Amino acid sequence: MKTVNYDAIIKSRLSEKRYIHSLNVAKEAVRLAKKYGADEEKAYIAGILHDICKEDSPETQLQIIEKYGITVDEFTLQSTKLYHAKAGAAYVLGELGIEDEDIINAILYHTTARKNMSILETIIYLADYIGEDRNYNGVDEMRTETEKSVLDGMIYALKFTMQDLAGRELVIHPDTFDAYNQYILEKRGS
Ligand code: DGI
Ligand code: FE
Ligand code: FE
Repeated sequence: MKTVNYDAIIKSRLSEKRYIHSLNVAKEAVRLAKKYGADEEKAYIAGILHDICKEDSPETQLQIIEKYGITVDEFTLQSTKLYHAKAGAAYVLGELGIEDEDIINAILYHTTARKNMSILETIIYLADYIGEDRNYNGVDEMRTETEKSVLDGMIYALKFTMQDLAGRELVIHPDTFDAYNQYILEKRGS
């Protein structure tokens, strides 16, 4: 893969706080990639770029999504917080020319998760929850579960997110349910 200074691109597009978050997610993703056997370079790239469109307005995010032909369903359209993952993938594909399907999917599904995630997708999803800058009630347990296995980490993260969303009466995306159900059945069978 060609070497590009993604660090500078992210720094120019995001606030200091979210730039640091992006670096932390990239670092954590590389560590998890080593631990769980994913491609470390892809983990770095997907990690540093995952929130590239996070600080664009919802209108701009939708424009980017449309410009690069990413399709979004009605639940995504109803939840502006979900736009940045789809816009980020569209931007990375369309503006940065990154065509690696696994990297694009890791960015597309980093907020909702989905059924049948690749190892890279799960690593970006988990790294987003446990990067150094994260400091929420439950982050210690989230870190502990992620050290046990990807399965334990995913179940904890999905449970945590669904409880949080339901508590705030927000739409829970069906992809999140699909991921949750898959991992629960997998745990039961293991
Ligand atoms: O972008 P980050 O803040 O680093 O993290 P993220 O991409 O996981 O986004 C978290 C935000 O997305 C948080 O405000 C909750 C929201 N979110 C996550 N899943 C869903 C969701 N919002 C809705 N409405 N539905 C979801 O399924
Ligand atoms: Fe995000
Ligand atoms: Fe993030």
